[in-house]
Amino acid sequence: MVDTTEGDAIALLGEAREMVDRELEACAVRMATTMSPPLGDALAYALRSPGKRVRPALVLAAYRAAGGTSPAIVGVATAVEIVHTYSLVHDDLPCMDDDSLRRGRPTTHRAFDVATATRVGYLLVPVAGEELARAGKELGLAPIAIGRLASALFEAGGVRGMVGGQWLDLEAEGRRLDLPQLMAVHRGKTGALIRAAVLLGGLAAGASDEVLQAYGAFGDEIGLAFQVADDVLDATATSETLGKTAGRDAELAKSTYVGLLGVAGAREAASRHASQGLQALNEAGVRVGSLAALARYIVTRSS
Ligand code: GRG
Repeated sequence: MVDTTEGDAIALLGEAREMVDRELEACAVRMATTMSPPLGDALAYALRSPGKRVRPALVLAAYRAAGGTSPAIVGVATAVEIVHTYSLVHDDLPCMDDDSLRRGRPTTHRAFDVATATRVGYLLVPVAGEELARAGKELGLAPIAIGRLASALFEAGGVRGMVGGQWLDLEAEGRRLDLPQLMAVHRGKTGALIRAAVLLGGLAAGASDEVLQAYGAFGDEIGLAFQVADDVLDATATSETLGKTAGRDAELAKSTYVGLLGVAGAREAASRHASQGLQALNEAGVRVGSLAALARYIVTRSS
């Protein structure tokens, strides 16, 4: 993989966090003041939860690498983060992974209740749509371009992406999947939204079809690598470091890369997928700087 410093990724994640957290906070205040309790407070609780902001950083990096310069890209990055936030709220519900800890805090259904957290998840989807539409206008994009952004985000969040992958993941609990089956689960439940983050950055910058194709290939590979690294962390890190319950995959008898390939084999696979993603960018002549730094971060991160 290209030699990029960890510092580049950390700086970009910090910048993305600062920009996106401001938008999320404004959104949280709007929810808490316009929706009746406990729903408004629960929406604000979910929106204020402190994640790593990897997807927003990918939107920013992809946008800039394709020549984008407007600060209004933050709205696109925020929309992706809100879809991710909804998925975490629902993933933690008793009917899914049934978890009590997320981002170092009680999960939304633990802080409130299951019915409220279920509504929070559903309500965040149109909130993401509004955020995306507003950003598209601020970026000066034509309606057809805003439509392409919306398709990229919500198709990735749908049955051919995140929902479909999660569905396969839930159905597979207690069964041993082979590698191609596990790749399909990981690409759907986690990879699709990461791929969409990269594509949305490119679409917002008006990237060429060739660059968008390379972005799609890059996003696909690093999206898969992200979930493989997640499997490794679940098996090797502590709950305190992760801010979520470690060892949950084993408890739920999930098939993982670690189960199939061991820790070293899974790390190697994650690194190989990230390299393949970068190769697609290099072949299309994309300036890989920050994207390479993020790809490296995704497979070497400790939380
Ligand atoms: C109706 C079947 C059905 C599904 C609804 C809940 C859901 C949709 C999908 C779950 C998708 C999901 C939560 C996948 C896991 C992705 C993942 C590795 C999340 C952790 O991402 P990080 O590490 O987290 O970026 P932070 O907290 O840093 O943002």
